Amino acid sequence: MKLTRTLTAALLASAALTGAAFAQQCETTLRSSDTHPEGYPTVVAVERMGEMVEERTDGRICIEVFHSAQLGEEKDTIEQTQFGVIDLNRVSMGPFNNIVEETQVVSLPYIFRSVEHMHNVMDGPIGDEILAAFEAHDLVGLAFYDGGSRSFYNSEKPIQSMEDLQGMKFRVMQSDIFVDMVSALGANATPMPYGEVYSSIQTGVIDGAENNWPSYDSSGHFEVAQYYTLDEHLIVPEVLVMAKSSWDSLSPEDQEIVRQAAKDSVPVMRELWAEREAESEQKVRDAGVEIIKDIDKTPFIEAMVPVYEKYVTSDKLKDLVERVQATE
Ligand code: GTR
Repeated sequence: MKLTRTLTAALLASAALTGAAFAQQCETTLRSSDTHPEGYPTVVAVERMGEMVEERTDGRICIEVFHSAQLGEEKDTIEQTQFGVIDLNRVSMGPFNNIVEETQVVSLPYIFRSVEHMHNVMDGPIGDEILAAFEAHDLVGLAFYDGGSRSFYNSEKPIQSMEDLQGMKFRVMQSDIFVDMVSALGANATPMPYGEVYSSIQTGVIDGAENNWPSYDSSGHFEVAQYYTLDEHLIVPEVLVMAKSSWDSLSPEDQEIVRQAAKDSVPVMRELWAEREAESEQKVRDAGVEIIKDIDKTPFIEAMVPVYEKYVTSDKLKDLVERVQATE
């Protein structure tokens, strides 16, 4: 942990030097982390947000996006954002589950009936409550992005039903909910950083993983796991957070500009996401991936009862789940 922090600080320092031209007229440069490569919708959305912030502060505040996990894997970058070593971070809600309890609700399998349902929840008072919950953990929640729906892919066989999943090994994001979700389906889960998945499938350490179309494509996982079963077990929103210490160093006016620019980047992101989903689907289809769709999701949904029983125990989470389910 200490070593990773030192390394990140060194990386940031050298990047700040080489990026001197970029930072020239900026009094403050906020460094933002993302696991995805250049051109990915989340990366572009934060870059657009940066342009808005720069314009609205007359160039005083800039944002520099470090894509492709240059600052580390999600779980580590979250800790570093809590410490204020990284200013901004765009991550899935999954790796937050063990830190911010409220994020568990929107990470429950099949909690959202559709992407539209997810938008209605996250754009409303429940979304605001979840954003506010980050404050108690040295973070400021700024906005939610889309993460599509996640489905299983593997290198072994076309999975048509829950029976086909029995005993298989899947990588999941580093969150206990996902480990229990996979176990409840009769398979084995290995939580591991995103960057290790490709080689782990290739060398047979795991049979596959689960993700959305753009990540399945951009990570190259489709090259080593050519069976993709659209069971759509998760619709996990993504989140943009800021280090509380970086936030506190801004004036209230600048805080408002940053918050508003983050919100204004959401429609940009949604448009880019919709385009990218279609492009990625086409790309992996062209590459010869076998897509298994129209599967019966009912047994998958029913198998999740113990997962809900295990995680939705406090009154706070019960109430949140009920309100999510009651949202149109
Ligand atoms: C992607 C998500 C990333 C990361 C990754 C993963 O869909 O955008 O933030 O969480 O999945 O599986 O680790």
